[in-house]
Amino acid sequence: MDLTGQIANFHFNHILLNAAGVKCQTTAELDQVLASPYSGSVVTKSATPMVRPGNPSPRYYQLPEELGSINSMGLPNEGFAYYLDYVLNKQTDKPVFFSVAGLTKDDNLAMLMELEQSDFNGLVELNLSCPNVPGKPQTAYDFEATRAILTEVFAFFTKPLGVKLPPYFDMVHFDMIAAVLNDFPLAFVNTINSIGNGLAIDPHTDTVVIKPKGGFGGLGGSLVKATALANVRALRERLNESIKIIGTGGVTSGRDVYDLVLCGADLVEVGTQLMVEDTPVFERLEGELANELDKKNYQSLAEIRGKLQTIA
Ligand code: RRO
Repeated sequence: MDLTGQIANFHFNHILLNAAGVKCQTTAELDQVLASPYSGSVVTKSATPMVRPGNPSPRYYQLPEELGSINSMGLPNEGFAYYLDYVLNKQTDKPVFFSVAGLTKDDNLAMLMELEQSDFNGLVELNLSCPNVPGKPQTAYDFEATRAILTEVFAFFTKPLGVKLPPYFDMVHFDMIAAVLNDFPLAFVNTINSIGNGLAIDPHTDTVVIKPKGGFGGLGGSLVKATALANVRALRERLNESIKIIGTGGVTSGRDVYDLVLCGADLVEVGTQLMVEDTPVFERLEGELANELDKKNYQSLAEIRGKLQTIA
């Protein structure tokens, strides 16, 4: 059974990896994801130029009845140099994703310039969709700002680059973001980041469940699956074939992975459920995915990728 994936010239022996932000802030966490025999890769916590403590706690909350999660982490990370040191010195056969999320365009350009000039030979993910930094909008909801930063980036950046996108909810917005992205030599897009600025209430105390921003935070897990599928599907229908898609959002079972691949995902990331089960989740999900394929007599993911049926 072939459960491998490909982005640009990078081959992944397994299609699952962590979603940025989950299990990837410290070298110990990164090592743990990489060491899993069933992870195809690891993506580092989105970096800012300097170390950031992030928002006050509680800032992550698991919703009841396996609905998912709400977070307002606020980009806590060990700083760009920490992750660059990690990826430059880590011995691994797996291709690695380096995520950057500057709070300004100049911060992003400076980090990407350092990556360009470094010996890093993996993939870079530019996070244009963090919903949780007070006062900072999600860049990729501003189509002109997205075009402007990508124009400046591709004036010097030659390594494989992708962007992490927020979910879109309007067909016209799918058209508009795809029109921007198709003008650049992107290796991939990653969709979706959390659904920004949801709100959850604890019924016992009539109180919000996380502290930052009065309780508003990004939603992940099962409750975002339909939005993730729609975004993968809509972008696969609109993006140049050379732009691969990482599907992220709502994965708790092998069937969820299968559905994202049907919509066109080349790799699949796991966030909330990785928080719940830790790295053994990769083996469970891959086993369930293999069973789904086997039931239908498929031997490879390539046979179902993008093959979602519609009703005539
Ligand atoms: O750190 C966060 O609050 C965070 C980020 Br950078 C992101 O991209 N997505 C998210 O749900 N949380």
